[in-house]
Amino acid sequence: MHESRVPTVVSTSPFADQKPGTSGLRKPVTVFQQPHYLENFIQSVFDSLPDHEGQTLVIGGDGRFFNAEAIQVILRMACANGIRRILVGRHGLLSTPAVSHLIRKHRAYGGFVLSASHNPGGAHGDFGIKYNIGNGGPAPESLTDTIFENSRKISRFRIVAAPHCDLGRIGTCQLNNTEVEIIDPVADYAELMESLFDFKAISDLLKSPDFRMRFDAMNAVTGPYAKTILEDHLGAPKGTVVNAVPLQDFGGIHPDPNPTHAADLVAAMQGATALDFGAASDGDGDRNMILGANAYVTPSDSLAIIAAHAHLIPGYAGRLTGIARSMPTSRAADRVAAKQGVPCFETPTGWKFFGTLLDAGMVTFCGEESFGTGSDHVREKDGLWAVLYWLNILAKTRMPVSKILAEHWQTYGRDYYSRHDYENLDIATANALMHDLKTQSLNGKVFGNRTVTMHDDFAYSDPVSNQATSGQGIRVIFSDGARMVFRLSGTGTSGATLRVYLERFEPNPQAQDIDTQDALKELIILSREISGIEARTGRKTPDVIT
Ligand code: VG1
Ligand code: CO
Repeated sequence: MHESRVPTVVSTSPFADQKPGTSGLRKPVTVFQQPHYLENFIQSVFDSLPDHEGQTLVIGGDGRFFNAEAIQVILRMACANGIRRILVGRHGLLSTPAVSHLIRKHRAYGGFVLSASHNPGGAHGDFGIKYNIGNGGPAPESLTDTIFENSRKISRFRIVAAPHCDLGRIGTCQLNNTEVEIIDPVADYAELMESLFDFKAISDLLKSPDFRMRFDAMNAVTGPYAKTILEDHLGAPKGTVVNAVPLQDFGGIHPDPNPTHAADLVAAMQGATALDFGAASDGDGDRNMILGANAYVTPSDSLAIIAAHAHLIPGYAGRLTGIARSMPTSRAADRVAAKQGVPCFETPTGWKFFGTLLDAGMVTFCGEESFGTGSDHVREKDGLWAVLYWLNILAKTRMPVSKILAEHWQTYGRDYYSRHDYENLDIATANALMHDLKTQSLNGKVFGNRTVTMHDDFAYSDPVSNQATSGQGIRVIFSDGARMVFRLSGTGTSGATLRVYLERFEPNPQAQDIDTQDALKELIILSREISGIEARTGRKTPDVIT
């Protein structure tokens, strides 16, 4: 195939719904399969990047249905748009944190991550596209806004006619002047992990007969990463990683690492025969859940504990500059930051808001309550990184997870925390509920022995870029520091999802082992009253509690 392939310019007309949400454009597969839908969005991205010609891109996804087809289209469009070099994971697989690392390592211009994360996959599931910039992180809002604007006025896209690249074979594939390199998806990432953690200590722990663990890859992208790193490099027993083969439909499950969707793992972590350590990751490998024998670590606590143990971890000892957490994440990390004398930043939901702080060296660790933790090693949250970090803590302290939690709470106090999700609500009803929550007057109101001391709609001004973001969630904060936050999801693909975040602080070590839902009971009832959720939607209880 040596003949010159002239880029074809194809006429098209806009779709009205290509606005990226919390994390990229996410829609049912059937929406992406409409003629020109994918092409329009990809061209809108290129049209938003004025100096992309001659550059390098990274492309990969979580292996879900439509991943491979979409990659072939993007390759031909990238070629037509003047991209010179493209790195693609073998079989089109790359986890989100691996894409972030590859962009940074190869000084690429940016990358496409094809994933709808924890949303179900398959022909009737969801598909998604995220564009990441040269720092390896998600496109900031200024760029996603431009992409959306371009998608609304697009009239043509560019593509070359070319045969498919064989994504199953490591090597290169030439498309006109564009060189496509098919690479091992795991190697660079595994090397990065080895540079951060004490692999010798972790390996000793994993090989010791009195330590038993399971990593559940949920039939999604972390399978090959976890097998290579945990079993091959660190010597964990074969079979430590379960559901390790990425499947197009994730075997029909919701690849979301939380107690609801990873129920098998949770069951193995309970009772007298409980394993010592359990972990799971999501569709695209950026989320994590951490469990111990009869112990569940909330993601908010995980961030705090990770930061509090930085001195034990080779890649982090002595270099904690600050912590950032999304606004709805509990304030556990703030307490660690205060004790260490470093700042703690509160950002809107979504990893894109951490990028500037990480680039400026103002924070070392970042986290979200939605099972996301990460650090300045990449510009995305990183599921397997968090698992290795915890293993490194366990290897150094040789303490059970439950004891690490208990000691942490004794030192810092416990932030009881839970999120209640009401899914697939009527969009107009959900918007009305949020509007009324925002406009009702709550300041100074007394509920039981709590008084509302703050009621607002969270707005943020990025301390580095000065970019302003508003409408990020209704906060109701009480005199004792307890808090409720209400926001609508920006990643769902059907109806509206209301997320209610509930928390209260408990400094007394004698009162730190109450069941979370019991500990938050008053707040839960109050959150339902204030929002009128049942009267408006008929829902008595949430669909998912984490
Ligand atoms: C959810 C989470 C948010 C996370 C986002 C992307 O967004 O709440 O914390 O950053 O998903 O995660 P929302 O708008 O639905 O609440 V992932 O693993 O989907 O890239
Ligand atoms: Co994800």
